[in-house]
Amino acid sequence: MLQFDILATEGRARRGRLTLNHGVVQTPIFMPVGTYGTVKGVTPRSLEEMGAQIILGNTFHLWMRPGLDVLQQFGGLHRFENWNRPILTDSGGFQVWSLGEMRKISEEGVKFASPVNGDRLFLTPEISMQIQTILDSDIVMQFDECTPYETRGHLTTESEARFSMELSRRWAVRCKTEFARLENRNALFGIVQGGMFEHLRQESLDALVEIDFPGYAIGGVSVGEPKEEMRRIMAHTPHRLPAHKPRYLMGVGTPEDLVEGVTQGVDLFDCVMPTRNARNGHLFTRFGDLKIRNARHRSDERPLDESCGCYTCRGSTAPDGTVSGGFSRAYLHHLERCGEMLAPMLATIHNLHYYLNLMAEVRLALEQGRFAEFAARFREDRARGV
Ligand code: PRF
Ligand code: ZN
Repeated sequence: MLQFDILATEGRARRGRLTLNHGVVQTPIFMPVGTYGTVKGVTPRSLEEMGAQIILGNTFHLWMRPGLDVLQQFGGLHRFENWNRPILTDSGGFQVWSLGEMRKISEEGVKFASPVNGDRLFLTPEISMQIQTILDSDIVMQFDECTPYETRGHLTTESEARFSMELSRRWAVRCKTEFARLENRNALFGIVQGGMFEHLRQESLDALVEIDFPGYAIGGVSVGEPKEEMRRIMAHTPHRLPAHKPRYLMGVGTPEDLVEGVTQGVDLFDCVMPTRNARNGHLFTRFGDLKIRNARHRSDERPLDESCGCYTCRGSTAPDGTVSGGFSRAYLHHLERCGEMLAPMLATIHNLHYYLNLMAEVRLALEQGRFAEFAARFREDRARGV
């Protein structure tokens, strides 16, 4: 079901190997987001070429469309989306949270109107486990309530954060019980909540460790808080989790956040940033970020990132072995301006490659005991600007 081996450490940072039912994942790793059973704009073959080892899916969206009958017929999400490597699915807790005022939370679960057709729906810890069992996800997330940074116009208070965290804790128990009843052979992760309150996070963490999960996530960050608050929680929680189990920081973040997360002992990350930003013409490079729609790129013959080995930057290899040099900034700028489909496709390939390669470089640096130097160089290069 799940095995986690730590191969090297440096400070709080770890280089690990996570063995799941559909394959092995080398950590630290970034997981591309495939909400509706597709990482938007890229084929699974392209994901494999970029070195993606595990991708996300969303319980909530896949429950709405295509629906459980189709997913059951296909024997799970892997065959349906034609991806044969590991999959992690989020429980629906965060996606229901994103509906805002459209939902009603009780002890039992969350009532809400379907954003697709307005049907009244009810999601509970048990239903989330049942759906994720049908999906056959390698990593199943507990159903939780993501504590918001602000509640009805004010900063979430300690007692509001406590109530939310304790609810998630009770839901964690129900998830574990249902997961066992379903005889699910994959791995269920608990999610630490507690808002911006360190003592609540400690309580949440202690309770989840007591319940006992094969892995733990840190939820409730990157929910609209200032960067310093996020960094404070990132410095507080990960290293307090059991050392021999995988740690997953949910929905984070920028390249700088990932390197900071690794420094603090995180093993797994996911975020829509590389894919969503690509579709908005926001590209990540070794020397900072680049907005391809900007007129300064209009006639620039250089690739996005000279040091990048992705298809967009490197192009293709001719029969005689010569490499074409890739797509120029001028051409990508042109595609963007014309609203061509190829623009977001090439941008997504580049951004995902950038994130996946950054983590590959992090893993190598950890293996060679030079992660601290790597991180310092990384920050310097990124701050330089394109
Ligand atoms: N809970 C769940 N999914 C999530 C989060 C959470 O707190 C976050 C927080 N950034 C992202 N995705 N279930
Ligand atoms: Zn590239």
